[in-house]
Amino acid sequence: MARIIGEELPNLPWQEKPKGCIDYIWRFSENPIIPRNAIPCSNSVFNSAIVPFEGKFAGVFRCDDRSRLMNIYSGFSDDGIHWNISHDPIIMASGDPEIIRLEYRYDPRVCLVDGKYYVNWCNGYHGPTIGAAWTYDFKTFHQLENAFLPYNRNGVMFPRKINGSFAMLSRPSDTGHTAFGDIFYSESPDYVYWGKHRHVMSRTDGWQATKIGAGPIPIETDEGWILIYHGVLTSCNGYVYSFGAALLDLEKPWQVLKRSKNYLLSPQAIYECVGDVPNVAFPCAALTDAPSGRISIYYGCADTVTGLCFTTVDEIMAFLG
Ligand code: BMA
Repeated sequence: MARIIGEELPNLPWQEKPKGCIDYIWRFSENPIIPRNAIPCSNSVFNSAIVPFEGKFAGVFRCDDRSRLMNIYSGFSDDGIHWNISHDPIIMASGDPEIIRLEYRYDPRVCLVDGKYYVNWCNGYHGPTIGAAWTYDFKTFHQLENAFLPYNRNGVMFPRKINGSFAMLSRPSDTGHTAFGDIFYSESPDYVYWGKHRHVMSRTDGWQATKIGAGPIPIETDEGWILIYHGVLTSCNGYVYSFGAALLDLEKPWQVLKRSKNYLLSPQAIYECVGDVPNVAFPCAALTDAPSGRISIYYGCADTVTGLCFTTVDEIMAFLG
């Protein structure tokens, strides 16, 4: 049996698998947990990142405001389900105005490495690329240079250094919102300069035929990194965003050990199928409780609201076969 390598999280938001459920993952019965109008200015609150923080929870939230500017906001929660989200977007600290010049910011991820919370998001800078910042308290955020050149999306850090370097997955693409995209791996000695770019995996077929992108921070197990990732199918009615899982080698994470043929979760609940962008399930964060093997995944639903779903390390390993 695979074991999660990580902390215990006794207050992990959790619901048992419903009786009769034949899936490897199940939705929270109270979904969506964050409504589109969670704060006065929000049009929608969806692809968002959540981490354990000081015995409770903190997060960086994607809120599109009512001018439809895509932006990121911080928030806190006692239970990981009910959230107090700041009414104003995150203001970044930086010595250099060029770095913090704001076009748009979306799809944040938060990753704790060696006591510091690293924040990455899709940052508008002459096209989308990977914005980079860090915080200790989710109040003051220090922005650094973008990790990569545009065009790039879905920058997802690993929660520990790999072979002595920071490590990140990302999804480079061309100058448009193109119908392709593969996941790559990069390393950095300092979280500023990134290199050693390795290909991890490409789109394939079915639910992941059009493009793929890393989702939550990878989950370390004694058998490899569990990567939850989204995949896109182009239907005659537009894109459909589902998510699946892969297992990456622990010390060479660009090597894929296992990968799902089927999706883990596809948009089927009404709040995943109906919203500003129909048929989107887009995971950006996962919480784990190492002793029990429980995994709680936060995901954006129809680019409108935020949902929560549950699985375990045993379920994911059974799913991967
Ligand atoms: C992707 C990103 C996501 C969004 C998805 C579906 O390219 O923009 O933020 O959830 O499209 O619209």
